[in-house]
Amino acid sequence: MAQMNRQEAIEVIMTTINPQDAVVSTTGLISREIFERFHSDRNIYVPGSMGLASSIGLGLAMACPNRRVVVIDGDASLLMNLGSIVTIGNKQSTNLLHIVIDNGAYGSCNEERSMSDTAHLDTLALHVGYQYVRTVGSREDLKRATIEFGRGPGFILAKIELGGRRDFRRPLELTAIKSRFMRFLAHSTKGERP
Ligand SMILES: Cc1ncc(C[n+]2csc(CCOP(=O)(O)OP(=O)(O)O)c2C)c(N)n1
Ligand SMILES: [Mg+2]
Repeated sequence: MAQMNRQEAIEVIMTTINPQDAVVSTTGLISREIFERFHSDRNIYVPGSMGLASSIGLGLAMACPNRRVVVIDGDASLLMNLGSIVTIGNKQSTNLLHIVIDNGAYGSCNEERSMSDTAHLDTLALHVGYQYVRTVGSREDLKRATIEFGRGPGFILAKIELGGRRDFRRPLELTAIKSRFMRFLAHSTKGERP
């Protein structure tokens, strides 16, 4: 089904979302690729706490209701903290878009199977209360789903091929990144109200 890879999915997301959106990305190669190719003050990475990007994103979305928060998650990360979607569905943050880059595996490790292929993450998201749910397997559909997102909480399940580049440097200066991110939240214009 997947007709795109991680590089393409990340590129579509990072070039399609609003420049004023805050971006929270998950552990492993997803954050490392975003850091290397699309780093800016609006990005915050969750390199050590696998599974918590969506929880952190929800907290941000609730604290900053006039700013859109985009969480870029992995399938194994989400499965590790699956209860987070129940909380997101309950809180009904209209400004939260949760995108899962699903390669069916712990791609950043040894590509062990994650079991996302039988988890029906999109159906789960719908049933726990996400207001906008799309499943996509191509760049065109991912772009359209990202543009069409209006009122959240939103969930986009982006199916990608396993594999891809691995030799990215790691975001290490996390305290400085966090400080710049907080300044971005405090001082930049907030963009359109969702
Ligand atoms: C609490 C915790 N457990 C394990 C790890 C090691 N680890 C880093 S990335 C990763 C796999 C992430 O898989 P997924 O979210 O599907 O993203 P992918 O690597 O496939 O892009 C693991 C197990 C970690 N960083 N933190
Ligand atoms: Mg994965």
